[in-house]
Amino acid sequence: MKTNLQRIKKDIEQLAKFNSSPNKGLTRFSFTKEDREARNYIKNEMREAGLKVYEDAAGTIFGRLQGEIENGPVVMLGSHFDSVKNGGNFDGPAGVVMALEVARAFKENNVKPKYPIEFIAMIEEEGGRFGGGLFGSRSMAGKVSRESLDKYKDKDGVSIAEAMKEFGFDPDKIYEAERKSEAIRAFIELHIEQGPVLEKKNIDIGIVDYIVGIEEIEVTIKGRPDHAGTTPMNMRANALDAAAPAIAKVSEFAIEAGEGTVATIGTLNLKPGAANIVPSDVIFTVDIRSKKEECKKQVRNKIINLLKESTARTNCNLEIVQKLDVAPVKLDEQIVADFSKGCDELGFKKKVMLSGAGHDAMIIASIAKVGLIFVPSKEGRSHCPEEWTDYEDLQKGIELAYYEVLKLCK
Ligand code: HGY
Ligand code: MN
Ligand code: MN
Repeated sequence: MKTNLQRIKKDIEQLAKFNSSPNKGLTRFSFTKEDREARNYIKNEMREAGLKVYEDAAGTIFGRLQGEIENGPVVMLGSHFDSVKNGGNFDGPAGVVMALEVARAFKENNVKPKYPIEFIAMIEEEGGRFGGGLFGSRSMAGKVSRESLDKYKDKDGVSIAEAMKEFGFDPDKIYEAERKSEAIRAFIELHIEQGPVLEKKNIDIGIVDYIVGIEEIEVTIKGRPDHAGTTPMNMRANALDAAAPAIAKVSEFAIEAGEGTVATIGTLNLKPGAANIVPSDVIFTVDIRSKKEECKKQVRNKIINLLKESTARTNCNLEIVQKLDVAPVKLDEQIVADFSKGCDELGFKKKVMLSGAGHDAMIIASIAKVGLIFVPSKEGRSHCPEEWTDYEDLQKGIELAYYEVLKLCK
């Protein structure tokens, strides 16, 4: 093994401490105190590993190892360091720890790369605070507009732009985060599988060949608040009456679409929110995913058509904001083949597979060759405090990343 199990364990445990919901899983939102604490830890570890550390205009952290070809196309590796609300310790950090550990192993083995290497900790992949997500990678791919930074807001109404300014980043410079395709040789991400396949089949490594397409919409229905006792049923503009038919059908529409299509209402808020007031506002999100673009679109169109009909019938107003829309992505065939060869050489059992979760890799794939390594998740659980990956399993994934990056940087 080129890597060190104790260091891997220590990184995961240290990063897990930077948490705004101790004893209730891990919550680390972007541009917060916990972000700052994790950021400082990651930057220190990068410096210890001999890297030149910088942050881009979006807030993503880079540790650069110079190559013989000073300004040659860079080999990138890493994942994200933010989390969902009350999530686990491995979703994102597993890939950041991979980058830190590969950097240390390169230093210990005195590897002198031909091409420069950048070890990355990506910001705001989950969208836990502002919705949408994949913010760091979308900024690198030039897909984040300045105006969107005012539009995306957290639950307290703070926009990304305001949060960036308060944290020390200039939202007006977001365009500087963009990386040109010719400047990136490849991007390697490692991530926990977040599903049951690898553990169930007792496989060490998942080699991802496709990532599902994802669309996230935020639906706001506005009716009228009224007295629940004195307002006759035929005189109400009840926002929940407008929302309920679509909410009830979301799962059924996904099943009807087939091809493993999934759809989820993960947030649902009523306003003003009292037992004796007819609800005036219903706000909810729908997350739709499929490996087939047409299936994803079919589900969203059915939901929207139902909402248009029910809001018209109940005299309510409908607003739909698209927070994210990414088509299904095929990852680089050569890197998939390299990973497969690497597993054979390293003696790891492997499986080429689809990712039902979204990852920064799916965005970076629009500007570079991308590979994504999965390591097993205990009982397939993720986005919950029970999320776990055995350190020995994580180390195997890191060994494969080391093997591949060594090849790519020569
Ligand atoms: O939602 C996802 O699939 C990822 O965890 N951001
Ligand atoms: Mn996640
Ligand atoms: Mn993730």
